[in-house]
Amino acid sequence: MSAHAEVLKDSRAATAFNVDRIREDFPILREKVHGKPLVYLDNAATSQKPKAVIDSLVDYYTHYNANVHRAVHLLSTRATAACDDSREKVRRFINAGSTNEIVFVRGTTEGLNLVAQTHGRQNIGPGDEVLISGLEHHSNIVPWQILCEEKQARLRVVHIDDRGVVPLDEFEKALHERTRLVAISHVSNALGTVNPLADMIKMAHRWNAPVVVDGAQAAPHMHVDVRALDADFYAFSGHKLFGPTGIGVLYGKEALFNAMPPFQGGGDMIRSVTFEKTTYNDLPYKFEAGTPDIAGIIGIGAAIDYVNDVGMDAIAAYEQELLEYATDAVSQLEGVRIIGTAPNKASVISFVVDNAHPHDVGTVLDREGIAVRTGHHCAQPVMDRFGIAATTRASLAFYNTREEVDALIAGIRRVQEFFS
Ligand code: 7TS
Repeated sequence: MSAHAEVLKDSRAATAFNVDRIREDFPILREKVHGKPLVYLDNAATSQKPKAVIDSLVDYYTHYNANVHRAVHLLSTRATAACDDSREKVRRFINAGSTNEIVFVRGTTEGLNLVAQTHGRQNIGPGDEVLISGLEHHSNIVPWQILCEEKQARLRVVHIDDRGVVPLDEFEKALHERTRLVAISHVSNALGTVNPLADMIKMAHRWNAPVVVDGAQAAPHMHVDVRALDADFYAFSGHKLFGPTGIGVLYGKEALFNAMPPFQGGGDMIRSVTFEKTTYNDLPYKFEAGTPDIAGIIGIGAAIDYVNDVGMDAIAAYEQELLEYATDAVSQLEGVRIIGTAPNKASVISFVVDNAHPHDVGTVLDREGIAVRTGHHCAQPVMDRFGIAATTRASLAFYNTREEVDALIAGIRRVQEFFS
């Protein structure tokens, strides 16, 4: 080992972040794929689960499975208390002011659709505008398209530049008195661009336009403080945050939530029902019709505990270091072009390889045990902007290592040999 490498190893060992130790918490990382150790670089699609999260699900189903809010019996009381605890954990995790502002949904997609179908339908009319960016995932485009079509409103787009940045001056210019709502991602899933959200929200608020944030790719990688951001709504998914699938969070300012009509009707979201009139339950239950994903709620709470134990600052710092390492390594490969070169990025490297279709790149990498996503990443307008149909995307989490990045580089070299 070179002296430089020794020093580097020492300095890494000196930090509290011990990736080898962390990897032991994720049973799936011991799996073999095609006889090779799994190198999981598809974390933007969904991340792996620590044993603590898996155990929390088994514990619930084994020891206290019951419906919530409905019975006085002990198991139901325990399940209800566990869900209340999780809501409080989520509140603290994003620094919301009250648990009334934390609504459990299926995921980011449902959170965004909830806002479109309630706040959106109530407040947007003919000639109004909804402003989005050219970076958005389909789930932060299509709900607004549906709404705008229904209301004869206009969907306006701030396009990205060649680096994959939403130019702040263009964003500011696109706002005006008919802008009724802004919907923007915190971090792009296809390119990794981190948006200057606090500035954007300030600009939108000057026009009294509330801002809906798609936080799917931010919540797993950085501190989110909805009050510091002054976000009006903020949605994220449990399954990208090392929690279970089927559960997500929609944060909304209490005054906005109170003014909104319900999303779905059913059990738990009502106070009283007669055939003449129904009155609705208090927040947050007004937006949670039907039996919730109880196991999912418990699981997302366990995931937040886990992330807090590792430490979000340590996670963010480690991932930035790993992203830099990977970006340098991919940049040095001839015939490979990184798509998305914003100065402020998180955990995503999208790239194209000369003479090789991303699908073929993904297939060759898979044979090496390396999981990446290939395709348009549910962000077709981003692909269109760069004049390509698809990319190969490696997306990192805090349990990934430099050795895994080296395996990716070797894998890309193998692809190039194959297709040369
Ligand atoms: N918004 C962003 C920015 C996303 O990355 C995703 C999922 C969603 C919304 C939707 O989240 P869901 O949990 O409701 O499905 N992104 C990806 C991806 O990049 N690859 O697979 C799913």
